[in-house]
Formats: sequence, C-alpha cells, structure tokens
Amino acid sequence: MNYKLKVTIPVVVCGGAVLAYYIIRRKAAAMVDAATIEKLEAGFSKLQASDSKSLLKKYLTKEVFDALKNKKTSFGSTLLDCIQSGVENLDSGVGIYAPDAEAYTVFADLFDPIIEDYHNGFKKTDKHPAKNWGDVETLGNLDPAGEFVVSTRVRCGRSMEGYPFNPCLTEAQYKEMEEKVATTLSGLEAELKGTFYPLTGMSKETQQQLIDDHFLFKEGDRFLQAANACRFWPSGRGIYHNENKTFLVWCNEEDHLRLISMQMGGDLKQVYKRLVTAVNDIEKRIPFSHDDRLGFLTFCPTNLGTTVRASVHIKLPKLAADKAKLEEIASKYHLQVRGTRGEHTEAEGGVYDISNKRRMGLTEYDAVKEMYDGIAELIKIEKSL
Ligand code: ADP
Ligand code: CIR
Repeated sequence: MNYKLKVTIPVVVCGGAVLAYYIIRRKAAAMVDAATIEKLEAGFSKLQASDSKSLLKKYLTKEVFDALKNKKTSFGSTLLDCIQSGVENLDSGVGIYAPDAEAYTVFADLFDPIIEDYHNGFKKTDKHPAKNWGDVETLGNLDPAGEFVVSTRVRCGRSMEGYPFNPCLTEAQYKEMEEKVATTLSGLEAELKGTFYPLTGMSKETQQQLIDDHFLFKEGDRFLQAANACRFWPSGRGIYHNENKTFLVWCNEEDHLRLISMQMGGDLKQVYKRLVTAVNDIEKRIPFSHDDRLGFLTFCPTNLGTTVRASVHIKLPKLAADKAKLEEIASKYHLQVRGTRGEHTEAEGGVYDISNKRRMGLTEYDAVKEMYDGIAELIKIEKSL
C-alpha cells in the first residue's frame, strides 16, 4: 500500500464526518426547537380563543402564524420572542415587540400590517422620510393662560449601534452601555448639564419620588417583563437629568435611550427646542441604529420612525365627562389618550396624557405639529361646551 493512500483515506472519511457534523449543527441552530413550537402553538390557540383587541390578535392569522413559526433571526430570536407579551397580556393594545432589529425583516408578514395599522397606513412599500426637526420657532404656547395644560413633554427613543434590543442583551452589555451613556452625557453643557443616577444603589424613596413626579420610568411593567425586557434589572438601568429636571435621559428601560424634554405649563416651543438641541448634540457623540425604510429603530413597532411622542398633561373636564367621547374626538385628530402615570394607567384628578399617536411616515416636526394642532382643537371644543 502506498503511503499517500494510507494517509488520504482517513482524512477524507474524517473530513466528511466533520462536514456532516457541522451541517447538522447549522440546521439545528436554524431550526426552531420542539419546546418553542409547542409554546407557540399553545400561545396561538390562547390568542384565538380570547377576545383580545390587540393588533397582534388582529394580524396573526393562521396563515401568517404557519409561515413564521419556524423562522429565526441570526440572534436566535423566534416568533415566540415577538408575540409572548401580547399572548401573556391579552389586554395589550399592540402585543408585539422586536427582540432584535432583524426581527422586523424576518417576521415582516406580521410586523408590516401592524405597523400599517398603528401608523396610519404606512405601507410595506413606504419609506420613512429623512429626519427633519423643522423650524422650532413656528410652535408656540398651547395654553398661555394656564387653564388646561398642566405640563408638556416631548420624548424620542434611540438604539445604540452595535447592540441588540433588551431580550438579547447580556448583563455585561447592559453595564457597558450604561457606562458609555453616563460618560457621554457628562460632556453636555449649559442647560443640559446634569448628573447620571444609576438605578443600582438608588434608594426606593428617591426612585418612587422620581416616578411620582413623572420623571422616571416605572418598575415591573408586565408588558415589558413578558417580552423578556427586564432581565438583570436594575443592572445597566439609570436616569440622567439636569438640575431642574427639564432635560432627562432614560437608560436601558424599554429602549437603549429615551431622550426627554419636559416642563410645567404649555410652552411646547421651549420644550421642543430643548429636545432638538439635546438630540443634535448627543447624536454627534453616540452612533444610533437607523434603517432606510423604518427610520430610527426601536424595540416596540409603535415607536419606529421619528420615535417622537409629544404629550400634554391636560384637564378637559367637560370633554372628559364622557371618556369614550374624548377618545373618539382625540382619535379624529390622530391623538392618543393615556392616564396620568402613562400608558395602561388611569387619569388621576382629571389629568389625561394626550399625545400624537403615529410616529412613522411623517417628519419629527410634523409629529409634534400633529399634537399641537390637535390639542388646540380639543381646547377650542372644551371652551365651547
Ligand atoms: P413614554 O412612552 O413616552 O415613555 P409613558 O406612557 O410610559 O410614556 O409615560 C412615561 C412617564 O412620562 C409617565 O410618568 C408619565 O406620567 C410621564 N408623562 C408623559 N407625558 C407627560 C407630560 N406631558 N407631563 C408630565 N409627565 C408626562
Ligand atoms: C401594548 O401592546 O399595549 C404594550 N405592549 C405597549 C405598546 C406600546 N403602545 C403604544 O401605543 N405606543
């Protein structure tokens, strides 16, 4: 037997086995495991049997479910990661989150119709416009006499390039991101100058006071928890704010960053101007994830695009005497009504949080203007009653 043959045969046999092993492993990694499929089937049946009013229930048809149940993103996220919040919380309005940015493409058959429904007809063939904050000077004070508007707030969300969303982050990444955010924000100046306060180590009293004063995100949101967005809490979570708490940044709650400008009264121009200055400055210091079609990328599809939610805390006692009527009129102006402590809460002392609903398919300026014009109309109606 010649020497060459003796060596080649085992190498070929061995090489084939290794190749087969890797092919099987890659297939296994690309396949959704049996336990996940079982949970998906159970979740789908639960949703179907329920009277949930969520967009998830509306658009997760049997056809869409079957087309998506075996798919995975390269992060290993499945349809279950997208829908589990809406399955566990049947009172969800939307019921779906993107565990990583790729989910918007892999599970597009479900995300696209939900996006279209929520953002007033933003179709899968549509492209979100380029960022445009517009002319801040053209906005004014919504309620100069201070009769209706208690406070005004404009926020936007940002995801840091190079990091997935909450369900895929490791604890080390959470800490690294918090460190980057704290260091970067320490460079802000003038009115934006402030301090970063990590949630880790914050006293329960301080935390509760910040929540009660509407500055800090709440803890234990069941919609986020079910979406796997609260792992390692409070690691990597925190809040930055300037001295008089008119400019704030949330770190690693629902989104990597929430940039917020707020103050008492109805001076939307001042609030918006402060936010625009801050975002322009921070964008020079941190690269953010942006998609050509979807705009700025966020964990929840309701926040894609501009990510802008401009809101007032407002008292409209006559209009709000009939809550259904208030909601109906608000939706005519593309506005969304929330309770005093935010989404999924009740109004306290007759104070409602009313904001623009859609954030996609229009510019930042137009999203804010939508709230401005709508609130001006609601105040006009309230005065006429
Ligand atoms: P978001 O999606 O904008 O983060 P949430 O509904 O979770 O909003 O509310 C976050 C916090 O912001 C809550 O404490 C809420 O009361 C507060 N908030 C919202 N709008 C206003 C406003 N115009 N004035 C004061 N606080 C506000
Ligand atoms: C829900 O579906 O009700 C929650 N997951 C929150 C969705 C975000 N809501 C919104 O309108 N921006």
